[in-house]
Amino acid sequence: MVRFLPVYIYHIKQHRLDNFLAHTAEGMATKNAIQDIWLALSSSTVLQHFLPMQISDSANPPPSMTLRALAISAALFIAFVLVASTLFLLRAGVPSADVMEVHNLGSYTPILPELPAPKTKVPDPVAWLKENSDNKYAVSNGVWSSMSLNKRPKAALISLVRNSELEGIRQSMMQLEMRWNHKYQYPWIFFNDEPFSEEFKAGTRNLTAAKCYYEVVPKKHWSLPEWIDEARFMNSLEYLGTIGVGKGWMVSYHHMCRWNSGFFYRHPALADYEWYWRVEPDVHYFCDINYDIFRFMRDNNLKYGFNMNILDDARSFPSLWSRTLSFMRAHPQLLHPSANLTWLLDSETHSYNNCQYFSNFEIGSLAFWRGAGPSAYFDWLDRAGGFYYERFGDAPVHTLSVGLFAERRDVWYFADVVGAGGESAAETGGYVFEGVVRGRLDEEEGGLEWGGGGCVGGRWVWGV
Ligand SMILES: Nc1nc2c(ncn2[C@@H]2O[C@H](COP(=O)(O)OP(=O)(O)OP(=O)(O)O)[C@@H](O)[C@H]2O)c(=O)[nH]1
Ligand SMILES: [Mg+2]
Repeated sequence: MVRFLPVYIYHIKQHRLDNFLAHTAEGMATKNAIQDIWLALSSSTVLQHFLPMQISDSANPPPSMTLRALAISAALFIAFVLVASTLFLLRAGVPSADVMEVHNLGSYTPILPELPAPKTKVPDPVAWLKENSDNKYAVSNGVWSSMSLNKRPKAALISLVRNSELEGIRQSMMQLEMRWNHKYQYPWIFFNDEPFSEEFKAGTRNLTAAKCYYEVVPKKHWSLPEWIDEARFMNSLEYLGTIGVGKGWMVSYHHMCRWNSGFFYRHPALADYEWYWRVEPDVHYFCDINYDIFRFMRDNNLKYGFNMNILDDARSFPSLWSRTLSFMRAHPQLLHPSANLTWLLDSETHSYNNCQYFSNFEIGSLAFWRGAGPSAYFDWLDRAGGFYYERFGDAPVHTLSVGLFAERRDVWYFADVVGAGGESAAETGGYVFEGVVRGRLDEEEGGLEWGGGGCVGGRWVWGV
């Protein structure tokens, strides 16, 4: 009997008890065993035999008390298990009418495993925006709002800027504070290749209720690395100036592109941060932004956000694509398995089409940049001297990095965060994206031509 116990319980579970008991060998044996126990327990001889107060005859002396107790306990235990499991399982199961009807002899239904639901939620940025575009989590909504259990991302507004650009950065700050950051109060971190003046600090600090930090870029991140031939660099400055590659003749511009390409995320001041929003002087923000952008990035597993694409001057990086190809061949394991460079490749030549995310504005994950792929790619380009012998810009380097080490659904088009640098700001005056039609760049919205040469060949639709 005991050896049939698991089989018995299994069949109760499957609601096939009748079937099992009536039509299978084990079932018959189990049934007989149950009946035997019942008979044994109910027969007066046996009861007399085991009851402690019985009067025994001398020919058949009673078993010892321990043996009796054990036998009674075992019988009661088995009976209890059978009754309790039957009651419990039948109570939780389907109505018995169904059991009778469905479980006919021969209609064996295999047990299907039930897979657990996926643990990670699939992001839905548009749904997120609908739920959270009421300034949810804004610090300025009061203490309770900022004390949410839902932790605030470690994020900062960062700006590489010169002392001489104080007015320009004040302009950007005032607008961004007015449109967004007075509500969320993320800190500002300013970087400079020399110490910030007191005037700069005072002139920026008084524009925000958030904390401001002033950092100097380490010398070794803002000087010629030892493997660069200085004479060759000087020649290239002259050459780039002669052919008119924008700012290509300025030594500082080369350092700036290199720092923004691969060093900003390694700066110790950002070590405790996970997200950044890059702000430049003289950028205009035309729309109020009513949600926490950093939470949006984090909650939707996004790695990079842009608001504009332009074609760069290909003469500034003649060897960039061939060096990118050699990197891909040397480190295929670092590439994102779903990397899709299609929109960055010329349909005829299949080489880089010079399209780039305009990096005057970018919002990103520092963890992404610190990852093995982007760092190794930057080091590869840096070793080849492209930031000095040519004028590799941080925008194409970031664009190709995102293409190589992220997938399309990691990238968000911030159509609602309209900003532009310098003259292009005027072109965008009055141009406002409305509603929650975000994450798309298409002709109706004007994105393709905006800023003098948007270069997404078609619509930018999130995740496609
Ligand atoms: N501290 C410091 N900041 C710099 C230097 N050169 C550029 N920057 C900053 O680096 C960022 C990019 O420089 P830009 O001159 O705007 O270069 P760009 O973005 O390629 O050019 P635009 O298309 O005109 O915006 C800006 O925030 C500048 O303030 C420099 O020598 N020192
Ligand atoms: Mg700029």
